[in-house]
Amino acid sequence: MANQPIGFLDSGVGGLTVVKEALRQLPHEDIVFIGDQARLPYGPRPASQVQEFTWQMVQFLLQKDIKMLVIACNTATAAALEVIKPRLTIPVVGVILPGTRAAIKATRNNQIGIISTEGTDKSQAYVKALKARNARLNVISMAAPKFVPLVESNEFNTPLAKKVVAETLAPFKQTEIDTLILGCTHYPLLRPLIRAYLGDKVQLIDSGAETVSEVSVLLDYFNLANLNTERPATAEFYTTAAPEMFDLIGSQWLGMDDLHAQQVHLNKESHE
Ligand code: I24
Ligand code: DGL
Repeated sequence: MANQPIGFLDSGVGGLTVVKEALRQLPHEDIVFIGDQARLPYGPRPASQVQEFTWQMVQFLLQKDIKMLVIACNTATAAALEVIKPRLTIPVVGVILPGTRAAIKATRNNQIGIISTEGTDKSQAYVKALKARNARLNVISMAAPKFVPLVESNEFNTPLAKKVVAETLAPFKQTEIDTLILGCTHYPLLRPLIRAYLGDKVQLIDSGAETVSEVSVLLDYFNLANLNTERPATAEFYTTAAPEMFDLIGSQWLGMDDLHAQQVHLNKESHE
């Protein structure tokens, strides 16, 4: 059991922000990652479609004999976690609850902001999870639909990005939030600009990094951790699109010069 891989899924390559944390925090764990680059972005899609696509990736990962599933995409977690969890016998982890727990721990004044894709914002998954744990929290959720295209066009470090970040986050300046959840895989790339705009009094919560800490706890709880094995850990990558773009971004982001993703065609029949 313990030597089986952990499965990660995402709408594209953004989930590699979570994988990067996994490689750092859990270096003995084998990883299988699948990104649905052919159908990205999930953010603007209806929840029912995100559920269907996510379920197809789950079927693929189950064939890889994973011991735990990480839904490394906020939009997919918001739309599909609750329907996937009861259908599987392995532990299933999304990126939303770990982010909410970290925010509850971080806030000093109970004023928490969230930025996410349209799908995640519409689901109110973060707001509901936070309020269920503390009804006194004042929670302000906003979609930041311009942020994903900004990162994907490689402009996350430009004057345009600075302008878009300022325009998007301006409403938060009228609030008292002391904690902001980055509720989308891509947003950690904009962290320096977000921090520069909001100032260091607002703590920024990276849901992906928090998720890997929780995966570590769950591996121990379920006796599934692959502890200090002699053999080096492996990482396999799959994408639904042509792999060239994935290899380029993945190898740069993860610092792996031998990263070669394989293209997969997800079986539409496997829904149900
Ligand atoms: N970042 C992401 N996706 C991309 C990208 C990127 N291209 C440059 N960078 N492309 O996700 C996905 C394919 N796009 C093409 C345009 O149409 C839509 C689909 C975020 C990845 C986070 C790990 C910027 C970039 C990079 C290297 C590393 C990190 C990074 F080039 F953000
Ligand atoms: N991975 C998605 C998320 O975290 C962002 C990209 C998309 O919209 O597909 O919500």
